[in-house]
Amino acid sequence: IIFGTKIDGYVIYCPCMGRFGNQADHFLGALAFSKGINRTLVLPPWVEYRYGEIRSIQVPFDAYFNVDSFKNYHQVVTMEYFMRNIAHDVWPPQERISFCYTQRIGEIQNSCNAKSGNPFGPFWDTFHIDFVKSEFYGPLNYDAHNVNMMELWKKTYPPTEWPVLAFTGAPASFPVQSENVYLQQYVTWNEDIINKTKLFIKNNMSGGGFLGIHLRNGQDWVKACQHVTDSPKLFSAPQCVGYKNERGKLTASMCLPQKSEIIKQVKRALKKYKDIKHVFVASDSNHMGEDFENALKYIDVTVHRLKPSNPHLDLAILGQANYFIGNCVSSFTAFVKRERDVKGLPSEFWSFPDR
Ligand code: GFB
Repeated sequence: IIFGTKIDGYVIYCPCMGRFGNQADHFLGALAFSKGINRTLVLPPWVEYRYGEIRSIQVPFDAYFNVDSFKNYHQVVTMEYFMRNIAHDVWPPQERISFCYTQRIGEIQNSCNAKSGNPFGPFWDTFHIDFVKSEFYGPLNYDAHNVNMMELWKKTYPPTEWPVLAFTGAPASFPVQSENVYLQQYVTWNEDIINKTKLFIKNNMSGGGFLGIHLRNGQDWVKACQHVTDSPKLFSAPQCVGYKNERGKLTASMCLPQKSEIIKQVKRALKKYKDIKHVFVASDSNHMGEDFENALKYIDVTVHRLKPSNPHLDLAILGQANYFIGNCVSSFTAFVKRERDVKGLPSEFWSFPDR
């Protein structure tokens, strides 16, 4: 019981779209939704893809984040705990019904086909979950800030009859609804990540502050950025241009800045923040090691990156930087930006506002 309200029933879902940044955006929406309909949120594992492996793997939520932090907002439980200790009472195998807006194409007609394809199948298989039936919840939606809608959910699916609402995909929108951005404050790194972050900073970047930069430049991104002209709100672009493009136009260089622009912007930041003595580069592909070595030769800074690559540690380190430059369109950047906003740390984006 929190805030004197009895919480009834559970929300469980597969973060079946995109990689970490997309899943994190969805998570904030799912958190708001489960609070909106007054149900405990089952914290899903993160769905990850390992090179060379066909099936997704599921990494427990608390492998990266602190579960206790949610206490001040809403009741949550990890999926591992839920399946081990709660499911046998509230969600016996013969009562496992999957929820989707409308039927999904798959092996079975008129079904959510909740386990068709990757990561759908592997996700539920990790917990030996099969579904006996589907429930199409359309036209209901998960806008937690629409009070009438939340009441409708409660009325249509009372917890006495429907103790567990199991969603085929996240009950949330992408990118994160602007009203839910503030929920980032409850997402805090666990001890292990915090310690590794501190250690890396202490060992490599002590004596002066550091500038953190995110370079999203792999082949998938190059391809995605080709859609900038026909998708003015591509992926996480609303974090820069606004949800209605009210803060400007999305440009190609906001999505994929040229090396020369990146260097110019880094130099400008270093000039502005004189206490910065290090640059930390996070990237999915090209860290521009040589480019920075050459460009920053005459500036008193050292350049660093993680080896081997570690996305979550990259995120946590970027969250600590004295200054940050990220990519408007990337939800990986968006996670960092939100975390930094919570802490009141300054950030900017590549080529935005268009200079
Ligand atoms: O996080 P994410 O949803 O962000 O997916 P975007 C990008 C993934 O690429 C991350 C890796 O989860 C990481 O695994 N990655 C990106 C990085 N930047 C870094 C980095 O700085 N360091 C490390 N170590 N890894 C979208 C996808 O990516 O890209 C969409 O989520 C779609 O589904 C689109 O595929 C093309 O929003 O940047």
